[in-house]
Amino acid sequence: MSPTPPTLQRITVLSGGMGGARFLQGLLHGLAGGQVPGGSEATEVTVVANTADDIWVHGLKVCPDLDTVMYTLGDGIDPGRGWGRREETWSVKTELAAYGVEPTWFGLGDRDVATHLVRTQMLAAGYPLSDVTTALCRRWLTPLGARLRLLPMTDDRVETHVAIADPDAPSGRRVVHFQEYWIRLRAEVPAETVVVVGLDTSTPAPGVLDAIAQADLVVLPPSNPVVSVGTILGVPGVRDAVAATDARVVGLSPIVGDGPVRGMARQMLESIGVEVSAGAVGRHYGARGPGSTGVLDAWLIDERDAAQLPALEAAGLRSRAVPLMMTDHDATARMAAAAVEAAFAGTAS
Ligand code: FO1
Repeated sequence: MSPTPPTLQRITVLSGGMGGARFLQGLLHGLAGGQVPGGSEATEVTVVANTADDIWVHGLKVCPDLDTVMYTLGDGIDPGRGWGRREETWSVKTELAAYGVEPTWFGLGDRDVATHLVRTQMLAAGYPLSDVTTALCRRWLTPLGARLRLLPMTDDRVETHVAIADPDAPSGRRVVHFQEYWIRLRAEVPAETVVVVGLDTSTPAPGVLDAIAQADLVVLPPSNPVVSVGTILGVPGVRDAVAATDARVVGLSPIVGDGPVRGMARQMLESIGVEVSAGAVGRHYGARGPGSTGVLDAWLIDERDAAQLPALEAAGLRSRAVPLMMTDHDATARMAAAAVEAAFAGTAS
């Protein structure tokens, strides 16, 4: 039996949108239900969310991953879509389309517009995105109390753009915003190059580096390893902070079997030449250790991928094969518990 982990007072989760939000739901459920070893209702959870999916549409700043986490944990999410508001209407979108105003492909919900209006007004008044997020979360996350904090990875403008083949273009390729690639093109064309505009000159938002340094546990949830967790790690200073933290660092594979459970991790991994497998993603993140740029102490893969364990161990990455389908909050809570146990296995208790 692995030693009982220490008391988990602070957990920091580097999250994208849907996958990370679903994981967080299960983590909070598990902490409240005593299902996470060392954790409790009092455990403080800090979410550092990806902001490279952000997009300006119709003059409004939309932050999909921040909003997906906020709405999901605040119970405002549309459970079917996994993004945007439940009981949504689309009058603004329909009227904009009637004017022939692009992008008509972007799903702008009426209730969601209010969030974007508040955010855009506050940004225009000079508030940084982190203050805007705090203000919006007062409505959505207050019931969760002080135990949950949502931070953008940076207050600077960062946007993921994707280069795709375009035979009509002189150069033979065209660059589209990540949201256009994901929504309008449905990620059905190969992503030749993924460029995260502004990432290299961005700085971590206030509280981000502290949340990593002062955590007992840092989690890389089953979000997209390239355009969600990858971009968070790409904010200058963040990867080093994760590599250096006294916290234990554990990741959960977003790839089960030969592909991602949802989303377009396949296309993104292929664009950076990483094999689409649980083992390859773990090795891509890398084992933490002296002289390594790796960030993980432990890696969870699904039981169906157990054959990949020896190669992971050979790469020096302590790994376990457990059920990784977030079918309900209890299943996800069990994943969180397994992540804690893997993270603290082999340590003096
Ligand atoms: N995803 C879609 O598939 N179609 C949409 O029209 C769409 C609109 C949208 C609006 C606000 C928002 O916060 C998210 C939205 N998403 C939509 C999801 C979004 O593209 C993804 O959540 C992430 O950017 C990728 O994980």
